Amino acid sequence: MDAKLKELATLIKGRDAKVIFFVGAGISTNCGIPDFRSPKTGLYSNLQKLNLPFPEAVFDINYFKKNPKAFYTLAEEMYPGKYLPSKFHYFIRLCQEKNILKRCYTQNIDALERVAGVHEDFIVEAHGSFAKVHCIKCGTEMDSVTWKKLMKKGIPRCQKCDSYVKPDIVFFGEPLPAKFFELWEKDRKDDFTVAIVAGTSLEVYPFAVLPAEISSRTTRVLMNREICADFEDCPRKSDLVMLADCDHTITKLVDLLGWHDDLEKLIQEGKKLIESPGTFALEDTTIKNEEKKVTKAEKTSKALAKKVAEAEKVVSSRKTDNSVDDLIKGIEKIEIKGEDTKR
Ligand code: CNA
Repeated sequence: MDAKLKELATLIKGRDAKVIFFVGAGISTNCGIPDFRSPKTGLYSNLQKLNLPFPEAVFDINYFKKNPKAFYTLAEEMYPGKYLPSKFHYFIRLCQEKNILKRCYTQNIDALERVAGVHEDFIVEAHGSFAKVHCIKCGTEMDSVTWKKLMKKGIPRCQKCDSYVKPDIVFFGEPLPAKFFELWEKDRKDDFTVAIVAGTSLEVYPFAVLPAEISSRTTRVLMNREICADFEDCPRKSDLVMLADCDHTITKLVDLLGWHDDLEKLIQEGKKLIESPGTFALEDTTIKNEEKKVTKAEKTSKALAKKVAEAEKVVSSRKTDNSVDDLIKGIEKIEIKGEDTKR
């Protein structure tokens, strides 16, 4: 595995590297959220207590319409806020900070990519998320704060038509979000340096075909406990298969990249941001991340205002053209820095 990791590190460190991720429940198991299919620990082997006719029924829209309790039992367990992101989630964020992240397609509904600070422009939540809640009959939106309050009292119902409401998580039998198809249409034509597939059994379609459809000029990497799907059935010569715990693989990779301290810094900052994990809510993360950006933007605009004031002074005191030029250069620099805060 070490030789493969070195090859991967070289690719990532190369000029204009572009990284795309395809991830699943396995990147969140170290956070304490069980995946579906791991024997003994997976959700499917622990669903007996819900008395389901078949394990997938918990995410089956027709079953939900008659019997929403099973899903709500699980929803309470999995609602964002109880869990902290893993090292792997922060590695995705680190790729964003290094300007090499191009996209992260996730099957997960735990929103931990957002919690780790990955900007939503990069994330495609292929199976939806808890971020929005709608009535399954009339489609009226319910804000997630109200939904959470109602959930404490029982199964929440639409305040308009009294039908059941559910978060915009894609159930079996429901279409995937339009964003998934729109962006994949574009991304499938692109050449990426590496496509990292991690923590997924690649058994759910259409997500499962994405690594097979990625350009042949992209090096595919599998970071999973087991070999799966296309990596087993249709391997490419350039594939880099790393069968191990994905956080363990990432730890080794960041050491090779010399990014260990950068990753640790992000993890520590993330922990501080999520001061009280027990009460922290999904909407807070977005707000806190936005607040961070606003503070940065405010600093930039204050610096700009200062430079403009200096420039005005220079102009009114009729200093030489050179000093005005220097000030303009100073302002341009601040504007460029300001651009960095937008994504
Ligand atoms: P899956 O079918 O349960 O497969 C998980 C894969 O990850 C398996 O191949 C495991 O061997 C592997 N794995 C588990 N832990 C690790 C680890 N620490 N390091 C490396 N590999 C690991 O889950 P998929 O995501 O492939 O299936 C898609 C389903 C799962 C989607 O519809 C999700 O909504 C659904 N799901 C999501 C979550 C979540 O949001 N965290 C949890 C459980 C299920």
